[in-house]
Amino acid sequence: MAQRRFLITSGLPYSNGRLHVGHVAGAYLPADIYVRYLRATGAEVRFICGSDDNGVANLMAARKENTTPQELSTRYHASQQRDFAGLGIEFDIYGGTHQPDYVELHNRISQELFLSIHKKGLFTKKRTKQLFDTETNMFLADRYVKGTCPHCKKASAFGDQCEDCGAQIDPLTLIDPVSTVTGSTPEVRETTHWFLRLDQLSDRLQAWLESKRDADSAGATWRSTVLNFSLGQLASGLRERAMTRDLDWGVPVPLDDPDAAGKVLYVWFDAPIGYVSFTAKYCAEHEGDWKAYTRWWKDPECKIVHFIGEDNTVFHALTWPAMLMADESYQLPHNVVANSFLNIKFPGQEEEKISKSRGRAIWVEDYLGMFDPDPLRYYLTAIAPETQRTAFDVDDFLARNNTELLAAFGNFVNRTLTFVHKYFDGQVPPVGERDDVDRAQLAACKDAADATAGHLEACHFKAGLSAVMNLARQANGYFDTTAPFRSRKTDMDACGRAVNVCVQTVRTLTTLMAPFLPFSARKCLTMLRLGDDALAWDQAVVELPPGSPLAEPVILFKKLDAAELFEA
Ligand code: B3M
Ligand code: ZN
Repeated sequence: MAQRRFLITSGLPYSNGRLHVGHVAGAYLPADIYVRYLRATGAEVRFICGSDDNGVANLMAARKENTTPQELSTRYHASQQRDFAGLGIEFDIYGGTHQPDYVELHNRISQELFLSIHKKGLFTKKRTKQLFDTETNMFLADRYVKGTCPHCKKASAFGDQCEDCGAQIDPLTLIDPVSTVTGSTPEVRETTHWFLRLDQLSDRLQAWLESKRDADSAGATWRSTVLNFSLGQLASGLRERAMTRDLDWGVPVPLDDPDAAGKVLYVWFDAPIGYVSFTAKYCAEHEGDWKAYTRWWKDPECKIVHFIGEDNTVFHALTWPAMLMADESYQLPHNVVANSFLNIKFPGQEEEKISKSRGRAIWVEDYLGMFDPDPLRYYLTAIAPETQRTAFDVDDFLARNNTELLAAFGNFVNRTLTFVHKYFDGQVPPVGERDDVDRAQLAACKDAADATAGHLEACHFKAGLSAVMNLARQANGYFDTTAPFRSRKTDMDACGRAVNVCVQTVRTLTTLMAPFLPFSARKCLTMLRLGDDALAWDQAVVELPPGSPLAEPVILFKKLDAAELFEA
């Protein structure tokens, strides 16, 4: 079978704040698990991410921190890199749309795509009225106007999208608009922008999205949450959307037109192009030719999969594909995998939304200062908001670490390796005469490898982890049933036979657990004296021969009861 090729992206975090567990659960951890799994199946994968530095969000954050947008975005870019690395979320490149090493190539590719669409006549230049904040002397971007939604009449609408009914909104239709920057009532002023003719691309978007109802060759379908929301937006009619802004922080609009002076591309126009420009930068650094990005972005043999938080669905399942359709030289995303949001529940308190501004979050940096990464990777996958909101419940996190990770997986590995060293000179015991119970246990390893692969091919990460943990729990049952702690006193052959099967099970668990818990898998590889090639999925049930020397057991997981980190 030809080697599969994938380009995997995670939504570019705005570089205006620290990362919290909600970010990780949304677009980053699932993508990392998927990349690690795909590589274990022999696929050629590039994992692309970076900071989203342009746009008003960073301008406003810089204003609030009394610094420049460049200093702010570079500082949080570095903070994000540290946090992702600490969690083992290993991108091939972590770029930045306005970072010094990336900005030139990013602007060039963004401007080329804008001009390509412009040449196709799919922008309309229009003089429009827009809300203007006279105190900051700036036009107000969508997110900086709040008011009552004209559709559902709830006072929870921003200038672009209603937080309640999700509808796309024209800021001028907001009822009682208020600038969120200064609190003042905005004026309506005229300006010129270039509007992407999403209305002219709707039919093609509709046909493309409809085609995503069917599963692909790996059995992966688009999540119904993504597909239904996107088709729903189409059904209510996509309006043309301004893709330029009156700002001086961003990608300059590449037109000689005097009306374009002092204007930049809308951040949501250039941000997804960051996926492309960072790929180009990666190719420049690793292949000496930035233009080699086309092997990933303009070759249908390469499957592009975007991992996002669900609030980014409009821009990944509609606007971005529309841009690519207008340009006609890129292939379209193969899948857009969107997680819902994570709430949080501190000990003794009610469940609530994670809030950066109110400091109601668990920051990755703080977590890593106290705990190992794998327990967090485990918990965020076990409770992943794959199709609906879920909550990071601190008490539950501590309990499940202790009763699942430590008691099932950690305990099984430890007692198996301890037996090998205590009673078999640190070597894999002889196979002996296996019986039906032994064969059933080895069959369970094969079944778990197949089941986990099926779930991960379909981007069902929670189900994949559950299949692996079921094998760990089942293996503990095998250990208790065959009772090597008894047979060692009476029948060393039976004891060795059971311990041999347990070693093979540890071996399988190591490969299956690796995409989810890479740090623990690494420790198991060391104990089994195996190399990275043992992480290949098709090696998961290849047995360790009798007599193979094993390293001393190390503790994989600590009992966690230090809730002080999370006491809000
Ligand atoms: N920065 C939105 C966000 O962080 C935006 C994602 C861009 S992905 C191209 O939620
Ligand atoms: Zn609404």
